[in-house]
Amino acid sequence: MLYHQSIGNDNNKEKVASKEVDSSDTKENTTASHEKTDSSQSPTETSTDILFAADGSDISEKLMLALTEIFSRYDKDGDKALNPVELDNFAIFTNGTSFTDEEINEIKLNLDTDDSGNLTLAGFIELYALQTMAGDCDETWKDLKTHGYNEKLELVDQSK
Ligand SMILES: [Ca+2]
Repeated sequence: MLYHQSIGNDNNKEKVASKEVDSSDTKENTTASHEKTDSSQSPTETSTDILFAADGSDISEKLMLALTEIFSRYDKDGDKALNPVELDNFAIFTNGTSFTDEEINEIKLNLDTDDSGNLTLAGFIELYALQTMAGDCDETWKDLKTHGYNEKLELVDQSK
């Protein structure tokens, strides 16, 4: 109950961003403060930290658990690997489009796959670990939110 206030704060961000689109008069002013825009749209400074393990050497256990849960949604036959159809479903939901042949080759070449060449859970986690450890946290957050997670890595939208 003490934490009641913090519930529901997550929905405000996008509204703030869209408000500023038409304000051409403020262009000169916003140029100067442009670099602050990103941080003001992400009020939770911890939103990046939560992706990483305490010593920063790997992604956090919490992120791994979220990725495991997302993986299991697409592993429809439960064989612990994403076959081409399952991987395609993941790509379409996440990116709005299928992976290109090139991207699929990259995945098979660089990430853990099973004997049939299907992406394993370890490979799936590796995919996000590489992206996140390379500093592309925004992309990781975009995918997590697409799948219904909030900034605390809690699954808040079960409809996804
Ligand atoms: Ca499968």
